[in-house]
Amino acid sequence: MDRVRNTLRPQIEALEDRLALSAVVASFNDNGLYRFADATGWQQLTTFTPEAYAVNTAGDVVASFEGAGLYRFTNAAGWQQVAPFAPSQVGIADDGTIVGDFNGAGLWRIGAAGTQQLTMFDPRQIAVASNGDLAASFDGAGLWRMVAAGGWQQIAPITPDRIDINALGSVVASFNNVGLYRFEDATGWQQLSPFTPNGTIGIDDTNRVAARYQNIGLYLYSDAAGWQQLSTFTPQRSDISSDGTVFANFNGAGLYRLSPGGAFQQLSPLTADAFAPNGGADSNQVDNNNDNNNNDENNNND
Ligand SMILES: [Ca+2]
Ligand SMILES: [Ca+2]
Repeated sequence: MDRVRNTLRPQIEALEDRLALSAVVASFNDNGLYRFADATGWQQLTTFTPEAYAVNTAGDVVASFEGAGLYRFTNAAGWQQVAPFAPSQVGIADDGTIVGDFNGAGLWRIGAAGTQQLTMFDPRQIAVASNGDLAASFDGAGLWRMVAAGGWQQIAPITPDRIDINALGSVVASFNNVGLYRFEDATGWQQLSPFTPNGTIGIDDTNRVAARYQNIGLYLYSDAAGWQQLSTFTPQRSDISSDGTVFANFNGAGLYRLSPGGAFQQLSPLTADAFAPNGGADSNQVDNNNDNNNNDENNNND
Protein backbone atom coordinates (compact mmCIF):
# COMPACT_ATOMS: atom_id res chain seq x y z
CA MET A 1 0.00 0.00 0.00
CA ASP A 2 3.01 2.29 0.03
CA ARG A 3 2.36 2.96 -3.60
CA VAL A 4 -1.03 4.32 -2.72
CA ARG A 5 0.24 6.36 0.16
CA ASN A 6 2.87 8.03 -1.96
CA THR A 7 1.09 8.61 -5.20
CA LEU A 8 -2.62 8.86 -4.62
CA ARG A 9 -3.87 12.31 -5.48
CA PRO A 10 -7.59 11.99 -5.93
CA GLN A 11 -9.19 14.98 -7.51
CA ILE A 12 -10.97 17.14 -4.99
CA GLU A 13 -14.04 18.86 -6.30
CA ALA A 14 -17.04 20.62 -4.90
CA LEU A 15 -20.05 18.37 -5.07
CA GLU A 16 -22.82 19.24 -7.41
CA ASP A 17 -26.07 20.00 -5.71
CA ARG A 18 -27.17 16.70 -4.33
CA LEU A 19 -30.67 15.51 -3.88
CA ALA A 20 -29.76 12.18 -2.37
CA LEU A 21 -29.11 12.13 1.33
CA SER A 22 -26.31 10.04 2.60
CA ALA A 23 -24.61 9.91 5.94
CA VAL A 24 -21.45 8.22 7.09
CA VAL A 25 -20.13 7.36 10.53
CA ALA A 26 -16.45 6.71 11.09
CA SER A 27 -13.89 6.12 13.76
CA PHE A 28 -10.42 7.68 13.57
CA ASN A 29 -7.35 6.82 15.62
CA ASP A 30 -9.47 4.97 18.16
CA ASN A 31 -10.80 8.37 19.23
CA GLY A 32 -14.55 8.00 19.39
CA LEU A 33 -17.25 8.02 16.74
CA TYR A 34 -17.89 10.75 14.16
CA ARG A 35 -20.80 11.34 11.82
CA PHE A 36 -20.72 13.27 8.54
CA ALA A 37 -23.78 14.64 6.79
CA ASP A 38 -23.94 17.42 4.23
CA ALA A 39 -26.13 19.55 6.47
CA THR A 40 -23.84 19.41 9.48
CA GLY A 41 -20.36 18.41 8.38
CA TRP A 42 -18.46 16.24 10.88
CA GLN A 43 -19.75 15.86 14.43
CA GLN A 44 -18.15 13.81 17.18
CA LEU A 45 -20.98 11.77 18.66
CA THR A 46 -18.95 10.20 21.46
CA THR A 47 -15.37 10.02 22.67
CA PHE A 48 -15.77 6.27 23.19
CA THR A 49 -14.92 4.06 20.24
CA PRO A 50 -17.59 1.45 19.52
CA GLU A 51 -16.91 -2.17 18.70
CA ALA A 52 -19.48 -2.02 15.93
CA TYR A 53 -21.70 0.69 14.46
CA ALA A 54 -24.07 1.66 11.67
CA VAL A 55 -26.11 4.67 10.52
CA ASN A 56 -29.39 5.05 8.65
CA THR A 57 -30.49 7.57 6.04
CA ALA A 58 -31.88 9.90 8.71
CA GLY A 59 -28.55 9.88 10.51
CA ASP A 60 -29.68 7.71 13.43
CA VAL A 61 -26.75 5.69 14.70
CA VAL A 62 -26.51 2.33 16.44
CA ALA A 63 -23.31 1.47 18.26
CA SER A 64 -22.08 -1.37 20.42
CA PHE A 65 -19.66 -0.58 23.23
CA GLU A 66 -17.75 -3.40 24.87
CA GLY A 67 -18.67 -3.57 28.54
CA ALA A 68 -21.39 -0.93 28.21
CA GLY A 69 -23.94 -2.41 25.83
CA LEU A 70 -25.90 -1.45 22.74
CA TYR A 71 -26.83 2.19 22.20
CA ARG A 72 -28.83 4.27 19.75
CA PHE A 73 -28.08 7.92 18.91
CA THR A 74 -30.71 10.23 17.47
CA ASN A 75 -30.50 13.98 17.04
CA ALA A 76 -33.62 14.39 19.14
CA ALA A 77 -32.70 12.15 22.06
CA GLY A 78 -28.93 11.79 21.98
CA TRP A 79 -27.55 8.46 23.22
CA GLN A 80 -29.92 5.91 24.73
CA GLN A 81 -29.09 2.42 25.88
CA VAL A 82 -30.98 -0.23 23.93
CA ALA A 83 -29.53 -3.32 25.62
CA PRO A 84 -26.96 -3.93 28.36
CA PHE A 85 -25.10 -6.40 26.16
CA ALA A 86 -22.76 -5.50 23.31
CA PRO A 87 -23.30 -7.31 20.00
CA SER A 88 -20.34 -7.90 17.72
CA GLN A 89 -22.24 -6.77 14.60
CA VAL A 90 -25.06 -4.25 14.21
CA GLY A 91 -27.32 -2.75 11.58
CA ILE A 92 -30.05 -0.09 11.55
CA ALA A 93 -32.93 0.34 9.13
CA ASP A 94 -34.30 3.71 8.06
CA ASP A 95 -37.25 3.32 10.44
CA GLY A 96 -34.82 2.96 13.36
CA THR A 97 -35.13 -0.81 13.72
CA ILE A 98 -31.88 -2.25 15.08
CA VAL A 99 -30.43 -5.69 14.45
CA GLY A 100 -27.65 -7.09 16.64
CA ASP A 101 -25.54 -10.24 16.47
CA PHE A 102 -25.14 -11.25 20.10
CA ASN A 103 -23.12 -14.35 19.20
CA GLY A 104 -23.83 -16.92 21.95
CA ALA A 105 -27.30 -15.37 22.40
CA GLY A 106 -28.17 -15.33 18.70
CA LEU A 107 -29.52 -12.63 16.41
CA TRP A 108 -32.01 -10.07 17.71
CA ARG A 109 -34.18 -7.33 16.21
CA ILE A 110 -35.26 -4.34 18.27
CA GLY A 111 -37.87 -2.00 16.80
CA ALA A 112 -41.35 -0.58 16.98
CA ALA A 113 -42.73 -4.13 17.09
CA GLY A 114 -40.70 -4.88 20.19
CA THR A 115 -37.68 -7.07 20.77
CA GLN A 116 -37.49 -10.37 18.94
CA GLN A 117 -34.93 -13.15 18.75
CA LEU A 118 -34.63 -13.89 15.03
CA THR A 119 -32.50 -16.99 15.53
CA MET A 120 -30.66 -18.67 18.36
CA PHE A 121 -27.82 -19.49 15.99
CA ASP A 122 -24.75 -17.30 15.83
CA PRO A 123 -24.33 -15.51 12.50
CA ARG A 124 -20.98 -15.25 10.84
CA GLN A 125 -22.00 -12.04 9.09
CA ILE A 126 -25.15 -9.92 8.95
CA ALA A 127 -26.37 -7.16 6.63
CA VAL A 128 -29.39 -4.90 7.09
CA ALA A 129 -31.05 -2.98 4.25
CA SER A 130 -32.58 0.50 4.45
CA ASN A 131 -36.06 -1.06 4.70
CA GLY A 132 -35.03 -3.62 7.31
CA ASP A 133 -34.56 -6.59 4.98
CA LEU A 134 -31.91 -8.78 6.53
CA ALA A 135 -29.28 -11.24 5.32
CA ALA A 136 -27.17 -13.47 7.52
CA SER A 137 -24.55 -16.11 6.86
CA PHE A 138 -23.85 -18.97 9.23
CA ASP A 139 -20.76 -21.15 9.40
CA GLY A 140 -21.75 -24.50 8.00
CA ALA A 141 -25.31 -23.41 7.19
CA GLY A 142 -24.99 -21.12 4.20
CA LEU A 143 -26.70 -17.83 3.44
CA TRP A 144 -30.17 -16.82 4.57
CA ARG A 145 -32.37 -13.77 4.23
CA MET A 146 -35.47 -12.42 5.94
CA VAL A 147 -37.43 -9.96 3.81
CA ALA A 148 -40.61 -7.97 4.41
CA ALA A 149 -42.99 -9.93 6.58
CA GLY A 150 -41.53 -13.30 5.61
CA GLY A 151 -39.54 -15.69 7.71
CA TRP A 152 -36.07 -17.08 7.08
CA GLN A 153 -35.28 -18.31 3.59
CA GLN A 154 -32.05 -20.09 2.69
CA ILE A 155 -30.74 -18.69 -0.59
CA ALA A 156 -27.38 -20.48 -0.74
CA PRO A 157 -26.15 -23.67 0.93
CA ILE A 158 -22.57 -22.40 0.82
CA THR A 159 -21.36 -19.87 3.37
CA PRO A 160 -20.08 -16.75 1.63
CA ASP A 161 -17.10 -14.69 2.57
CA ARG A 162 -18.96 -11.35 2.54
CA ILE A 163 -22.57 -10.31 2.03
CA ASP A 164 -24.86 -7.31 1.65
CA ILE A 165 -28.59 -6.84 1.04
CA ASN A 166 -30.73 -4.00 -0.32
CA ALA A 167 -34.33 -2.86 0.03
CA LEU A 168 -35.37 -4.99 -2.97
CA GLY A 169 -34.24 -8.06 -1.05
CA SER A 170 -31.36 -8.49 -3.51
CA VAL A 171 -28.25 -9.99 -1.98
CA VAL A 172 -24.64 -9.71 -3.08
CA ALA A 173 -22.18 -12.30 -1.86
CA SER A 174 -18.52 -13.06 -2.42
CA PHE A 175 -17.36 -16.63 -2.17
CA ASN A 176 -13.71 -17.45 -1.66
CA ASN A 177 -12.12 -18.61 -4.91
CA VAL A 178 -15.50 -18.70 -6.66
CA GLY A 179 -16.22 -15.05 -7.37
CA LEU A 180 -18.85 -12.41 -6.80
CA TYR A 181 -22.55 -13.21 -7.13
CA ARG A 182 -25.85 -11.33 -6.90
CA PHE A 183 -29.19 -12.88 -6.00
CA GLU A 184 -32.42 -11.28 -7.17
CA ASP A 185 -35.93 -12.64 -6.89
CA ALA A 186 -36.50 -12.25 -10.63
CA THR A 187 -33.33 -13.95 -11.82
CA GLY A 188 -31.92 -15.99 -8.97
CA TRP A 189 -28.13 -16.09 -8.70
CA GLN A 190 -26.02 -14.34 -11.31
CA GLN A 191 -22.22 -14.33 -11.37
CA LEU A 192 -21.01 -10.75 -11.57
CA SER A 193 -17.34 -11.67 -11.61
CA PRO A 194 -15.31 -14.89 -11.46
CA PHE A 195 -12.88 -13.01 -9.23
CA THR A 196 -13.48 -12.74 -5.52
CA PRO A 197 -13.23 -9.20 -4.20
CA ASN A 198 -11.09 -8.39 -1.22
CA GLY A 199 -12.98 -7.43 1.87
CA THR A 200 -16.10 -5.33 1.92
CA ILE A 201 -18.79 -5.41 -0.74
CA GLY A 202 -21.97 -3.36 -0.94
CA ILE A 203 -25.22 -3.23 -2.92
CA ASP A 204 -27.39 -0.11 -3.19
CA ASP A 205 -31.16 0.03 -3.47
CA THR A 206 -30.95 0.02 -7.29
CA ASN A 207 -28.89 -3.21 -7.39
CA ARG A 208 -25.55 -1.56 -8.10
CA VAL A 209 -22.61 -3.33 -6.49
CA ALA A 210 -19.33 -1.82 -5.25
CA ALA A 211 -16.29 -4.05 -4.73
CA ARG A 212 -12.58 -3.62 -4.23
CA TYR A 213 -9.92 -5.84 -5.70
CA GLN A 214 -6.43 -5.92 -4.27
CA ASN A 215 -3.94 -4.28 -6.63
CA ILE A 216 -6.47 -3.49 -9.35
CA GLY A 217 -8.70 -0.91 -7.73
CA LEU A 218 -12.26 -0.03 -6.85
CA TYR A 219 -15.13 -1.06 -9.10
CA LEU A 220 -18.85 -0.48 -9.51
CA TYR A 221 -21.18 -2.91 -11.26
CA SER A 222 -24.52 -1.84 -12.71
CA ASP A 223 -26.82 -3.67 -15.08
CA ALA A 224 -26.75 -0.71 -17.45
CA ALA A 225 -22.99 -0.23 -17.66
CA GLY A 226 -21.41 -3.46 -16.43
CA TRP A 227 -18.17 -3.01 -14.51
CA GLN A 228 -16.71 0.48 -14.20
CA GLN A 229 -13.37 1.19 -12.58
CA LEU A 230 -13.80 4.03 -10.09
CA SER A 231 -10.21 4.13 -8.92
CA THR A 232 -7.00 2.45 -10.01
CA PHE A 233 -5.97 2.52 -6.37
CA THR A 234 -7.42 -0.06 -4.05
CA PRO A 235 -8.94 1.49 -0.98
CA GLN A 236 -8.32 -0.08 2.39
CA ARG A 237 -12.10 -0.25 2.64
CA SER A 238 -15.06 0.71 0.44
CA ASP A 239 -18.84 0.58 0.53
CA ILE A 240 -21.90 1.99 -1.21
CA SER A 241 -24.74 3.65 0.71
CA SER A 242 -28.29 2.42 0.26
CA ASP A 243 -28.95 5.52 -1.83
CA GLY A 244 -25.97 4.90 -4.08
CA THR A 245 -23.01 6.98 -2.88
CA VAL A 246 -19.69 5.15 -3.02
CA PHE A 247 -17.31 5.72 -0.10
CA ALA A 248 -13.65 4.72 -0.04
CA ASN A 249 -10.97 4.97 2.58
CA PHE A 250 -7.40 5.08 1.25
CA ASN A 251 -4.51 4.32 3.55
CA GLY A 252 -2.60 7.54 4.16
CA ALA A 253 -4.89 9.62 1.92
CA GLY A 254 -8.12 9.84 3.87
CA LEU A 255 -11.81 9.14 3.46
CA TYR A 256 -13.51 9.97 0.16
CA ARG A 257 -16.86 9.72 -1.50
CA LEU A 258 -17.70 9.69 -5.15
CA SER A 259 -19.71 12.63 -6.42
CA PRO A 260 -22.54 12.19 -8.92
CA GLY A 261 -20.13 13.59 -11.53
CA GLY A 262 -17.73 10.72 -10.88
CA ALA A 263 -14.96 12.60 -9.05
CA PHE A 264 -13.72 11.77 -5.58
CA GLN A 265 -14.40 14.28 -2.84
CA GLN A 266 -12.25 14.10 0.27
CA LEU A 267 -14.42 14.04 3.38
CA SER A 268 -11.50 13.70 5.75
CA PRO A 269 -7.73 13.88 5.32
CA LEU A 270 -7.50 11.29 8.06
CA THR A 271 -7.82 7.66 7.10
CA ALA A 272 -10.61 6.14 9.11
CA ASP A 273 -10.05 3.03 11.20
CA ALA A 274 -13.43 1.94 9.84
CA PHE A 275 -16.57 3.61 8.52
CA ALA A 276 -20.18 2.90 7.64
CA PRO A 277 -22.43 4.73 5.17
CA ASN A 278 -26.19 4.59 5.60
CA GLY A 279 -27.25 1.06 4.80
CA GLY A 280 -23.86 -0.35 5.78
CA ALA A 281 -21.97 -1.47 8.84
CA ASP A 282 -18.64 -0.29 10.14
CA SER A 283 -16.43 -3.06 8.92
CA ASN A 284 -18.80 -5.45 7.20
CA GLN A 285 -17.52 -7.59 10.03
CA VAL A 286 -17.13 -11.30 9.83
CA ASP A 287 -17.24 -13.32 13.02
CA ASN A 288 -15.52 -16.67 13.29
CA ASN A 289 -13.24 -15.51 10.56
CA ASN A 290 -11.18 -18.40 9.40
CA ASP A 291 -10.98 -17.57 5.74
CA ASN A 292 -7.81 -16.71 3.90
CA ASN A 293 -9.09 -13.52 2.39
CA ASN A 294 -6.98 -11.41 4.65
CA ASN A 295 -6.46 -8.28 2.64
CA ASP A 296 -9.30 -6.41 4.26
CA GLU A 297 -9.37 -3.71 6.85
CA ASN A 298 -9.63 -6.12 9.75
CA ASN A 299 -6.36 -7.78 9.00
CA ASN A 300 -4.47 -4.98 7.44
CA ASN A 301 -0.83 -5.31 8.28
CA ASP A 302 0.48 -2.41 6.32
CA1 LIG B 1 -21.69 -13.79 15.29
CA1 LIG C 1 -25.28 -2.10 2.49
